[in-house]
Amino acid sequence: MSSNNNVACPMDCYDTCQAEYSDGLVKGSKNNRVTNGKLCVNFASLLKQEYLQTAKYNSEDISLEQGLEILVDKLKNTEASRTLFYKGSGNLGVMQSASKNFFSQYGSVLTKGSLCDGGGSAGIEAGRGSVQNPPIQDLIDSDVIIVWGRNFSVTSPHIYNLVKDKTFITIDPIKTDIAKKSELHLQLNPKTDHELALMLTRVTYMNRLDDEEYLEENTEGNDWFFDICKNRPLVSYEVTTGVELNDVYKLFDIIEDKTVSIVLGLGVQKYFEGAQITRCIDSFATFVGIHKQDCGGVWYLSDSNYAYEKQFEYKGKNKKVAIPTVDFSHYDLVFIQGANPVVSAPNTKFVKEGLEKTFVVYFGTTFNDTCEYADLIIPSTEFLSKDDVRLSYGHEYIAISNKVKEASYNSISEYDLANYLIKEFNFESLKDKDEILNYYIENKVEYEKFETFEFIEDVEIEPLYKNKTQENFYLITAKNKLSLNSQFEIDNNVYLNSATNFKDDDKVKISSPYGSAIFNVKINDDIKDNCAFFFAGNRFVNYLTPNKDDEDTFSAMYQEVLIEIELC
Ligand SMILES: Nc1nc2c(c(=O)[nH]1)N[C@H]1C(S)=C(S)[C@@H](COP(=O)(O)OP(=O)(O)OC[C@H]3O[C@@H](n4cnc5c(=O)[nH]c(N)nc54)[C@H](O)[C@@H]3O)O[C@H]1N2
Ligand SMILES: Nc1nc2c(c(=O)[nH]1)N[C@H]1C(S)=C(S)[C@@H](COP(=O)(O)OP(=O)(O)OC[C@H]3O[C@@H](n4cnc5c(=O)[nH]c(N)nc54)[C@H](O)[C@@H]3O)O[C@H]1N2
Ligand code: SF4
Ligand SMILES: [Mo]
Repeated sequence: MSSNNNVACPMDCYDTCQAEYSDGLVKGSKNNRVTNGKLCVNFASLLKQEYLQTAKYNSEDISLEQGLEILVDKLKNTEASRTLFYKGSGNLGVMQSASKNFFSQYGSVLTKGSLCDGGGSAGIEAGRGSVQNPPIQDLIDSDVIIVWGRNFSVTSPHIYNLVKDKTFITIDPIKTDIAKKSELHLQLNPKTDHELALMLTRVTYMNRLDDEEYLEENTEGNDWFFDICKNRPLVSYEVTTGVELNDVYKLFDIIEDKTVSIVLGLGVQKYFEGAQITRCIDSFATFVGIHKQDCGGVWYLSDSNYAYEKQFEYKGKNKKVAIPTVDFSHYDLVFIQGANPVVSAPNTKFVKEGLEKTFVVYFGTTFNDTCEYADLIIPSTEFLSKDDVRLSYGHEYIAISNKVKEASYNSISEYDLANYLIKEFNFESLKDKDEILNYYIENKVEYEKFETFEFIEDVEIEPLYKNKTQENFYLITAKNKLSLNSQFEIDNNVYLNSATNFKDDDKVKISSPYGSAIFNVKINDDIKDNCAFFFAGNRFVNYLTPNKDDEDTFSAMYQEVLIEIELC
């Protein structure tokens, strides 16, 4: 066990907090700039949660050794190409990928794409060549922060804390906590962000805020992009986006002569053309000169592995399936690690039906909704009892996690499970654990600003408003302060504006082409009147969402749907 008491928050969150363990207590590290001595309410819930105490087979308690023997036996008697390895983001430590190495060598089908940030990442990469965030100091040094489709103060509370005294502008269909703290809130219609970006670019040009020389020297395709912006009369954007020109002028009054940052979130890209939408926003940012400033810039969910060599890579010829479209019933064995697809994956009915028809192995820390469908459950060791390193998608600091206590129950870490299986199958061994951890600790990745920005030159996006009527609603989800995706305190309500004429505690049936479910109504005028809002982790919302992948990246598009609501 390590004498060093550093532990990292393992959860999927921009902040990647560093903590310290002492005498059974965990405290936020004061030496970590972002953590700054504090942890959040979800971390407190993590420490209080009930861990799986034992392995289970057909719902009966068994020993860990028996569980591992059953797993090996099953794998030896199943054709590898009829097995699926499915990993979620319950723990974002680098050691989580050890098991993928085994399943790659074994020959399992793997997943591709993402349930999270895939579309947006492709959009950023297409413009700049990589998805790397500027250093956090550049955010701190800027004057104005535009929060675009991101629930900033809730989903990255520590980063917000570093900049909370800035001037904010929020672009979001919901009056979020950060929208309430903003000088200006553009409450646009969902899936119209690309149109707003084109509208803003047009006004940038009218106000002569673009720098022709900079664009000429550092970018490609700006004239094409500007041509697209000119295609439509300015006022026509008001109708479709729901944003008044007056408010657009206010935005320019606020940012004029100021250094500006955009913190861009998941909200803009939960659609079929999520990559194009994101690229339009980054193109506007370039046009108005945000990338040319000494500070400021555009922050998205950074590729935290950028420039690191993959430590567990095995170059096999494994087949890969798009993660939002996975049909579990196609496989004889499904190995699920650190995920809760029964709640978090799209099209819940399809997911459940698929899981019922296959042998499910669940490898995780807690008994979640997916465990109800598991034939074999193997407990994974809690974060305080395994060594790891966490890279961040929100800022440039890594967090180190040492094993600070012995596991109090029968469990196995991802690295040890992979090693065990590799030995049983006589496969190629993994690198030594310390060598892997030291690699990350010793190699700091520096930010490299792109050399040439490539504007989007062709925008082909099918708007959702085309099929919007008085009767249907846009579906919106955002993260909850009290939960981390499907973990901890779950809220199963639907939130609607009072103009919808529904009332508090009405029971409603909500339907989409993918399924339906019953919800309890909460009236809240922070929600735009054409939207139905649900917190991520809601056990029923994904009955309504499409199990289809987006245009470019095999990733989910939870909001590419219109829904109907009727009283029960
Ligand atoms: N407390 C807490 N923190 C978390 C998480 C959690 O579950 N709880 N989850 C973590 C994870 S996995 C991730 S990926 C990050 C994500 O963090 P965020 O990027 O903040 O993502 P969301 O919470 O989904 O919020 C997206 C925002 O976009 C808005 N939105 C929805 N549709 C549109 C649209 O069409 N246009 C615009 N402009 N806005 C739209 C929503 O109203 C919402 O405010 O947060 C991480 N942090
Ligand atoms: N409608 C809708 N659906 C969404 C979203 C949305 O905004 N709207 N958000 C999407 C996003 S951004 C994401 S990232 C996904 C998240 O979806 P998932 O990756 O499925 O995450 P969770 O549902 O939180 O489930 C994580 C599980 O990991 C387990 N776990 C925790 N720590 C460990 C560990 O150390 N080892 C192992 N083996 N297991 C562990 C926990 O028991 C927990 O149940 O959901 C997506 N689903
Ligand atoms: S803010 Fe995020 S990284 Fe920090 S303790 Fe909370 S969940 Fe963990
Ligand atoms: Mo995510």
